Amino acid sequence: MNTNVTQAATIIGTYSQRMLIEKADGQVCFAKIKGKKIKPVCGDHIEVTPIPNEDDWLINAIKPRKNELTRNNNNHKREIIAANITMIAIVASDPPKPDWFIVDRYIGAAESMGIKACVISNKTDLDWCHPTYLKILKTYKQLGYPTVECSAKKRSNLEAIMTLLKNEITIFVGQSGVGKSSLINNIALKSNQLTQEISRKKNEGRHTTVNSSILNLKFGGKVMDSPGVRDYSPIIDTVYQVVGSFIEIETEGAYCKYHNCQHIKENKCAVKIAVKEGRIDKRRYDSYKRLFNITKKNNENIY
Ligand SMILES: Nc1nc2c(ncn2[C@@H]2O[C@H](COP(=O)(O)OP(=O)(O)OP(=O)(O)O)[C@@H](O)[C@H]2O)c(=O)[nH]1
Ligand SMILES: [Mg+2]
Ligand SMILES: [Zn+2]
Repeated sequence: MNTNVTQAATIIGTYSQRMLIEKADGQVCFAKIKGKKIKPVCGDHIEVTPIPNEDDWLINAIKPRKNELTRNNNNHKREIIAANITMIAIVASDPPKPDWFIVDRYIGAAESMGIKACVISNKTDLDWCHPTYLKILKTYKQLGYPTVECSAKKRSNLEAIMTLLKNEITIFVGQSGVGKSSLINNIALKSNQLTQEISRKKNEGRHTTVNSSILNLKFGGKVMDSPGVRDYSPIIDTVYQVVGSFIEIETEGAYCKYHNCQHIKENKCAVKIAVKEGRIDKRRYDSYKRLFNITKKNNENIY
């Protein structure tokens, strides 16, 4: 083997010290990072070179990202959790008590990244099919976001998820305990041996997902798990981005009297009229106002 060759690879797992990579030739192996400036995340396309006399490869560079999913970590610092994804699958269930504001925020993140979003409703085996829950799911469907009702436990309707995710690079997000990892276990091919070894060594008895990794789906496509953080919030920088996060509000906003209408206090606001007339869902509008106020407050704190 020529040890000077640079190869293309993708980050498929991140651990504290090393990265798990899949090289263009299909080989899965570990890699180290060259220097401290390079901070690869799952989904990154990278360039690697072999390290003489070592099994690990060396990550020399990250190729430009098509997109990034970001959030504020526990220290309120911006953290990139994945790159180059094509779909966000938001998992909801009851229990835990659904927080639809989180679903709205993730959908907003997908809209601002210009990628697809879908809502996966898990645990149909439990008696969650109460009218409010189903009504809310329907609002997402009517907006054009595909929804799937399924049960990881009973393995029901999992084909529908696989059809939806076929050939996409999807990240599963949602509250802790909704069943993201359980669903992934059922639809993805078993993680490769290297990943299993690490999990065994760390002896993580806990079920909660800690590290992120990308797995191949049984019918094509890739899926990435993510830890469900209670306070997870994708980053939204400006109030204009908030408008773009709610497609129905953005569309209706074209008819407001003022072109820069923020749909909060203004007169002759088409959005507020549409809410009154029931053409825009009141709950979604309330989410919009909540996110608008949070974003505005964050900006005031910055400047
Ligand atoms: N009844 C029922 N329980 C489920 C189903 N799917 C998952 N669970 C249970 O829900 C709990 C949480 O499942 P996980 O898959 O760990 O949830 P998660 O979303 O990955 O949670 P985090 O990693 O903490 O974000 C576990 O006890 C699962 O057994 C389902 O379809 N029906
Ligand atoms: Mg999990
Ligand atoms: Zn308006």
